[in-house]
Amino acid sequence: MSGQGAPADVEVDGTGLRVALVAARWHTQIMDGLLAGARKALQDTGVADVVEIRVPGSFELPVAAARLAPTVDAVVALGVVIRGSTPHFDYVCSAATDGLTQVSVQTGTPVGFGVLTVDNEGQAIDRAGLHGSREDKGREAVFAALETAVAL
Ligand code: DLZ
Repeated sequence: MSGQGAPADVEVDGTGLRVALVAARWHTQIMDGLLAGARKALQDTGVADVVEIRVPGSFELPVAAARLAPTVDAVVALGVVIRGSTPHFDYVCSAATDGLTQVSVQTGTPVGFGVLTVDNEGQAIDRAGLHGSREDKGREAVFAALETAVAL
């Protein structure tokens, strides 16, 4: 993992695990970066059984996660929400964060939170593993979900 205060990476063996990758479609280029990081992390950890679902926006991530959570060992949710001049930002962020939290707690299936909530596109690019950026939140979300799934 990267960033101040983040824990050190741990080795995770995902062999035999089934994982749902749920990804929104808003902000295509940045989503491609998050998805590439997540898919690579799944490959690196030996996860071969992956169900990948696309939804329109981050608002729809919780319902997709809720539907899939009972059928998998872990869910990884990816999205990008960029602050605009409307209150939509706050509503979409709250819906995604609250909804995904509820899914994980109510189903007992770990949900890796890979939703970027940022002020501008530059911040999103910095966190999405694009253009050699230091952070790779797609990868981090996979490791968080798998580490939790293996620990439980
Ligand atoms: C409406 C909306 C807005 C303004 N911004 C974003 C965004 O930055 N990122 C994102 O993933 N989705 C956004 N959406 C779409 C909502 O998530 C949702 O898809 C729509 O409100 C339809 O339910």
